Amino acid sequence: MTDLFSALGDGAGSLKTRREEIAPGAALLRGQLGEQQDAVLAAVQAVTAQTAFRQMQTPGGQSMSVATSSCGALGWVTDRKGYRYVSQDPLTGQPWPEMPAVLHAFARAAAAEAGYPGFDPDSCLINRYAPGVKMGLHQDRDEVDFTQPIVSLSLGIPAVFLWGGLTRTGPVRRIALHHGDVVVWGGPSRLVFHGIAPLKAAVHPATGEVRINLTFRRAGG
Ligand code: MD3
Ligand code: FE
Repeated sequence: MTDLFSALGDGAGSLKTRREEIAPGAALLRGQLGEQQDAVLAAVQAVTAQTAFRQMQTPGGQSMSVATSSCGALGWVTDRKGYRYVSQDPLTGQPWPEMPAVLHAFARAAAAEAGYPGFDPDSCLINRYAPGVKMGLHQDRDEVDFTQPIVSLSLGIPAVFLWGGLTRTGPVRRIALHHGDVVVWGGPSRLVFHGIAPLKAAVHPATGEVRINLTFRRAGG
């Protein structure tokens, strides 16, 4: 196995062959779940049992088609007041669930593998996509420190990631993301415009008819 954990400490070849630099500062690590899969899925289920998926309102008053939940000290929210990170779940009035250790460790190892050692995420946004759901091109700019990378893990049915570069206009690259694929975005790629094309209907044994994406961030200072 050459998943993120069991391959650490291997000789040069094994992980390199699965690491693709898709842009300066951005690394795509394919199929990273390995034997962590069950623990990762159980952790996601434990979090979303405590803090349900919900469709938040954009500042303009539209309902997001993506359903979201969060864990960690800070959770990303949007409502009529704007986009921001908050320490309490607006649905429950309680702190967000703690980030499960297996998720924190997974993100830290992925960041290190991509050249960002010491990553200590304080936020994990959990996005759920049903068929037809998309996420328009945007930048992630609500975090305090843009020198910190972002780590994303795709679970379940595939999606087409849209990568638009550093300006809103211009060509958009399309990158298929599958179950277990990790993308680490840092350095000059940290502020690229990105999104998700409308999901095609499919079924995956791990998640059924949906895609789940975990996005790990250092949101606070
Ligand atoms: C590139 N989520 O929640 S994750 C988001 O699949 C978001 O749910 C998408 O974009 C999803 O904000 C994409 C990959 C990702 C996340 C953050 C990035 C790519 C990024 C930040 C900068 C550049
Ligand atoms: Fe984003």
